[in-house]
Amino acid sequence: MMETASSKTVVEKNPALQQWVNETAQRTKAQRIVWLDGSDEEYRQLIAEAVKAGQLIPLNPEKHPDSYLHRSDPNDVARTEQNTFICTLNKEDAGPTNNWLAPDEAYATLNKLFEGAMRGRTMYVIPFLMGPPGSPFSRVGIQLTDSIYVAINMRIMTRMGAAALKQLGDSSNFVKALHSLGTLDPKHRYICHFPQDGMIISVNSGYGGNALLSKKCFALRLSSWLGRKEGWLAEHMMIVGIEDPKGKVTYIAGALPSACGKTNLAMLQPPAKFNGYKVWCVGDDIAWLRIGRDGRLWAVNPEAGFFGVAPGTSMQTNPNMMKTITRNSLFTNVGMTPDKSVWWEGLDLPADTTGWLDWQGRPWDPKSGQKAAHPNSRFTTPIKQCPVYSPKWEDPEGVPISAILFGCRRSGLVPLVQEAFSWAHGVYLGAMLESETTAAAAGATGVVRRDPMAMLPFCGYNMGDYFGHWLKMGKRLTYPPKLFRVNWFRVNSQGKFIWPGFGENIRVLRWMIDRVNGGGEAVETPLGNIPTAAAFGAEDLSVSKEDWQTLFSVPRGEWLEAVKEQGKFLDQFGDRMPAELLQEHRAFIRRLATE
Ligand code: GTP
Ligand code: SPV
Ligand code: MN
Repeated sequence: MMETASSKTVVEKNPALQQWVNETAQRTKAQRIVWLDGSDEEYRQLIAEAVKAGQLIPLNPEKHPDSYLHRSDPNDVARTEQNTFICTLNKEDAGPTNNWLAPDEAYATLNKLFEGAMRGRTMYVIPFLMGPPGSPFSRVGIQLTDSIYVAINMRIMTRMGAAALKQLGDSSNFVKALHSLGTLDPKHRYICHFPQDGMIISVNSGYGGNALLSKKCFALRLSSWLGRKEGWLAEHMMIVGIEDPKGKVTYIAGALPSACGKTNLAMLQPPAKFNGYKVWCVGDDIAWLRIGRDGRLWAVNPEAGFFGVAPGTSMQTNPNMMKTITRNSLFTNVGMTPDKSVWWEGLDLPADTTGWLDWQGRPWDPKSGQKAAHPNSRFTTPIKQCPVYSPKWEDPEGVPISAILFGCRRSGLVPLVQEAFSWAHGVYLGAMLESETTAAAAGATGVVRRDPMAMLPFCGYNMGDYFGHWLKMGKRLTYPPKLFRVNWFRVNSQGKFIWPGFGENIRVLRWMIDRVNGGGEAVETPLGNIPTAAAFGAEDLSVSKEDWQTLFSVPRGEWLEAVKEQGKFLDQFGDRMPAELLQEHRAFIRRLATE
């Protein structure tokens, strides 16, 4: 490993990197240090080792070439927000929505946990690049980990190895991301962020968002903090290009809370009626957004793979993802059939399930009422395998964003789509996002909670300051994107989703694009501009008249109740809350009361 001559030279010439690696190896008593260079040969070796160690189970080579199943510890299957800390010097800088630990206290606790933590284990040194090589957006991180599963995932999820070292050169400007599986003890699990030190330390979890430190820890929590300092945004957003029949591509970014539809939206397959439309997937989870010299907002996806939700993914809902995961993919906590194929809820279920195993490797009987796959089971797969992969993913400048949507999962209250009256109003719509919790985080699911801009678990600083930063960004943009709020999940009186969603979401995106271009039929409501059913040309959808009404209704009484809670939420930020957002709040109440 680390065979490329240029990588070796970089390491030799980078004392900051060498020192940190050596210090950590000594402290953790790692038995062996392995520097990863990201080559194919090295990847094959890692896989072989992981298979030997029982970390990966090879899948059927005909049905799933070069693909593997991983079963995690049953106590370690989702992000654990209660163990996630922002360790700023002042508590107020982390804000009321984050868990905070004083840096000294956090370092002291972590140092103890890391003392000898890698005894008898290999420590992998994983240089990774977030963003296209040579891009002004891009940043380098180095993850040290004793998990081979994490190392293999990082190879798919990031530009790992030589490309990162090349970008780094002899600079000491890299994010230090230290991870150990420790004992996987949930009582001593910590995912700590030290924005002022460019440092992340995670211990006692091997789960995705807790352990692949490039993702939520670096690309969102540390980067959002840095973005505020430097004047850009790091957001929990997918990025998609919609090409119309004339060949014009419009890029849309969209924030939806975890397991609420970003991945699906980023590669949707338009229905037959939309022949002539093409969808280009730039990213499914994270967007870094900067103001270009042209006064527009430009976005890159800093990642190189998808770490996507398995349940619900099928040829009916997301054919492009089904084609993406046909090879070179890892599956975590899904069910397995006797011929070593994978299965999860949402896929067709044959009559005979003899010999099937659930996500924990136990015999599975569909009649038991237990799920075969964990609700937060996931696949890890390279973005380049996506049939609608956008070559713009590699563009160092990124793509220009014309519209941004904030989406939520609400069975009631929030209409299918609303267009904000202005940037500030859109920031308010995003800030007031509430969504039902999902299996992506440990804890109860289906509970409505506030998730401003889908960033509640990922904003690395005080959210009052964050709203202020969003407002400032809008003022600096000559051509700000139009802002929208969406909700695919409203249900009817029978408790069924009204909106067909998935590929049909193209109808909503098309209306947004029409609005961007000065068209699209809309009516004004206190919440914002709402499309008419006619604007969707929706006669061919089997949605009843009554359901249409529900989908677009603005129940005034319920909203008047909701704004009281919103007011309390805004109040907790004290003087960190920008006055402009409070004005939006008051204006909304006035519209509700007078219209
Ligand atoms: P994270 O990776 O956790 O950030 O999630 P995500 O926002 O990328 O969510 P994803 O697209 O993976 O969707 C999560 C779940 O919602 C899956 O089970 C999907 O099948 C389901 N889903 C996605 N889009 C829609 C939609 O338009 N309608 C309905 N009803 N369900 C959807
Ligand atoms: C999410 O929970 O929003 C994810 C998965 O995208 S994780 O990487 O675990 O954060
Ligand atoms: Mn996510």
